[in-house]
Amino acid sequence: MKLEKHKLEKLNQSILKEHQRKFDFLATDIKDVESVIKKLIDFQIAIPSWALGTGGTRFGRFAGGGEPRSLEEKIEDIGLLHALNKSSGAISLHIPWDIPENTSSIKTLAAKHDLKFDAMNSNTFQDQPDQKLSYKFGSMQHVSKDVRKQAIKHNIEVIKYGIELGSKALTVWLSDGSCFPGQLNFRRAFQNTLESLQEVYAALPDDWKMFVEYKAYEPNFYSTTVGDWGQSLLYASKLGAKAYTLVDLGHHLPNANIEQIVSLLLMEGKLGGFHFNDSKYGDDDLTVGSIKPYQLFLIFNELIEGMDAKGMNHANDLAWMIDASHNVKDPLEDLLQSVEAIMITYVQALLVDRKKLTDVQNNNDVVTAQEILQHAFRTDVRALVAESRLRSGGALNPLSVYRTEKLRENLIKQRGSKNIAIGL
Ligand code: LRH
Ligand code: MN
Repeated sequence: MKLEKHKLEKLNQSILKEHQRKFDFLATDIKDVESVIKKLIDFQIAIPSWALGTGGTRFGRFAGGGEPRSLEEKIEDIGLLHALNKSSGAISLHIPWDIPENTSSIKTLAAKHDLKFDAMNSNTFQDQPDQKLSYKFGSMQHVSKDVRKQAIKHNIEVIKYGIELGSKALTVWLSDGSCFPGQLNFRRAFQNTLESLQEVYAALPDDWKMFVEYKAYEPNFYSTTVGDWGQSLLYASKLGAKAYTLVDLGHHLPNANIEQIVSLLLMEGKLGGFHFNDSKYGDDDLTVGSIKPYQLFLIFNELIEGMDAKGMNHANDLAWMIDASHNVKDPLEDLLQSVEAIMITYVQALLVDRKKLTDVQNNNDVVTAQEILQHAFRTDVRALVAESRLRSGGALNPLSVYRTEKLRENLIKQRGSKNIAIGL
């Protein structure tokens, strides 16, 4: 399904005057607004290939229709998102859910939609139909060397697919852990996992990164072998310079101070990237910024502070990825909202007066410090994000174009209403 350019331009034209008024008003107060817009245009977020269908829970899944039936259709859906917001220029694949049967045609199709391949994701948290040994009691931590070897072999295969597609990173999320006290020897589980990761690390091309994703619990409910940022940092430090931690916002225990974790991982040069989503309780995988928008702002505030302190390039030096699941929303509308929330929050964090903040921090002027942060957070920057889309050939209002052009209805006509996309 291709979005016709003239239709998008006509819809932009219909709200251009209103947009111009809002943008002009906002831009007067923003120092060097052109460099802010440039940063926005360069900032691309990877869309997970496993989140283009309706998600569900063990209690049920209510498919919404028009879901992608193949990797090709998943790439087309992300192409649609990118045509609308010009900020979704990459896809993150999950293997074996998205094995590229014909790598060169997949590369050509992605290039046609101006999409790059971000981190590849391995999967040793499910048993595949043709799999010899089960991961019921873990994969890289497993007491059986053969099960560990099977998991290592799978991760090396995932790297091979990634090399063919032009990806430059492997994300390893291990569901490994235990459900009851006494079930697992934590030290041996750590050692087995480290040795297994070291074999995968040894197979990484020189210009690749490995992201070690941590998670507090689920599917194991007593211990998780890569359970928090400290454990992930331990693995990444012992593995080597190409290994980093990956922060999935939903993988923390309640009330964790994620912005402080991000600040320290960045300081250590061991922050690899993010899986953005939002949550109220557990790993709810909800729309980014839908539950705790101020926390997301505080995280981006630490990211800008830490990345600028290291002279890092905002767009390229960290992996920006979404990891969400859509139980009640149209997957593409949900992803449009998530990308919008990330872009808005990134700009607000760019607007923080860092010199003034440092001065008041040095004077322990706590009240003014909060005023400086909340002034940026309370600035409505939507016209700035819209302007960056307009200049990149995107939609001023992607969600309204998606609905006005009846894109979901057209997808249902094309693909049917019953099919369920492979993924979570
Ligand atoms: C685990 C996780 C991981 C993915 C999976 C789809 O909860 O966040 O990043 O492999 O979701
Ligand atoms: Mn994740």
